[in-house]
Amino acid sequence: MRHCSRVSGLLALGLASSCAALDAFPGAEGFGAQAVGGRGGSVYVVTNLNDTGDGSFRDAVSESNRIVVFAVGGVIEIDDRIVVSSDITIAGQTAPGDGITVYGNGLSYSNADNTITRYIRYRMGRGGDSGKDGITIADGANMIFDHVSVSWGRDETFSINGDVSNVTIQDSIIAQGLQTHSCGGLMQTTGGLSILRTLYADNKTRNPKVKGVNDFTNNVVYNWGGGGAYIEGDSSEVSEVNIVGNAFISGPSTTVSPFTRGNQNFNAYVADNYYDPDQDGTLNGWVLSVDTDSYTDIVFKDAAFDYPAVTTLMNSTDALAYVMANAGASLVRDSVDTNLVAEVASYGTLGALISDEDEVGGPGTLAGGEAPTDTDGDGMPDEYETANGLDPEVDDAMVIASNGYGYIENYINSLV
Ligand SMILES: *[C@@H]1O[C@H](CO)[C@@H](O)[C@H](O)[C@H]1NC(C)=O
Ligand SMILES: *[C@@H]1O[C@H](CO)[C@@H](O)[C@H](O)[C@H]1NC(C)=O
Ligand SMILES: *[C@@H]1O[C@H](CO)[C@@H](O)[C@H](O)[C@H]1NC(C)=O
Ligand SMILES: CC(=O)N[C@H]1CO[C@H](CO)[C@@H](O)[C@@H]1O
Repeated sequence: MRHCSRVSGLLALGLASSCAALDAFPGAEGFGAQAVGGRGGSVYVVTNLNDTGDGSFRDAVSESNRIVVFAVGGVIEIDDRIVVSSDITIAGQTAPGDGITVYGNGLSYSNADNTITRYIRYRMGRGGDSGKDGITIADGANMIFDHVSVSWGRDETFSINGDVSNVTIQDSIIAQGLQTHSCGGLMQTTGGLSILRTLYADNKTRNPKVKGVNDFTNNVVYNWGGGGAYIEGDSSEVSEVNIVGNAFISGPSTTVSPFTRGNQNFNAYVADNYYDPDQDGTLNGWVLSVDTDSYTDIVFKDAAFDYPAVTTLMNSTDALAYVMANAGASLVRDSVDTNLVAEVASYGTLGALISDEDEVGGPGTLAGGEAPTDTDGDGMPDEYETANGLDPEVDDAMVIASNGYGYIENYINSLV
């Protein structure tokens, strides 16, 4: 798989065929941009909000090579953790009404190679397994999370560890890790991880804690607690990271500066990071100077590491506004994300670290909506098929269109 943007100079020389990899979807960026998901497999339509059984989300992701779409919207309450298989596309944006929240326990994406997850909320909660994360990845490659809202992890909220490579988390929200651990998450991998335009909020610590190969660009970290915001993994392994165009805004729980720890194995290119520490309700911070003389905990690099670049690099304050408007499962923001973004918009006066999701009203309610008619059951509504010259009475979801995506992918990509 290649990062085509990096060989654009060669394209002009007629080497286009060397750049065959297709992005997971238009707008996919970073190390995980070329995840294939369930392309070429079959469509699974989630038809109920049940924890288990035919038509459930758990059943949908239990086998590989599927593109998962939703004919229902609402809260899916789960008891046991859900294990996501490899080669899966989860298209939360297809759900009618207010979309989908999976609530009650967390999900494992360990070895869920080649997965695409979009526009869905994973809210673990006090009832989830003790010592487990909202989302865990231990080993695996080629995954992209886009507009995903994750909260209420009992251990970490979103944690990556082990032999993991080529992962992107973009336009997402990682928030409210439950006390007493109250963690955003470890992001520890040597194989490449991009965290882009994502909001970390209301975690005491590890927002995130980073080790290895990491690109941290255009994110917002709000109301971290006494453990710190961006923590430089203090390990014996070499870390090489870019930290560019992020905004760090203190909230009521914040007592320490945004960057902590590190050692001489931690190599960072650091530029344009905004910091507003005074919790006074107005955005009146400044761009941190890169003070290589007084901050000697890490090794500052003069140039960015050559990682897959974002299409549009924003400056830190533009990134703040963008993340507030777009991050998370934002087709419809639920009460949780709405409150989180309102906290950020308070610029320091609202926000808390929580021990139980009941303190913030739980997952709330979601309108179920009504799925459009899909006569052939191929995941594409009749109306869409007719409007796009497809046959609403033939299952043609996985036929590959001239742009390289399956018909069903062109449908799900058209929704956002
Ligand atoms: C990760 O992506 C790079 C660049 O596209 C590729 O060379 C490498 O094989 C990928 N790693 C895995 C484990 O898929
Ligand atoms: C979903 O759960 C409901 C209520 O428990 C049950 O009546 C229904 O049979 C379940 N559906 C399937 C497909 O198992
Ligand atoms: C970012 O750019 C905007 C204009 O697009 C400007 O108003 C703002 O001051 C810039 N912020 C920083 C931190 O440079
Ligand atoms: C372990 C720890 O430091 N927890 C603290 C996190 O912050 C909240 C207040 O926001 C404290 O109550 C916890 O003691």
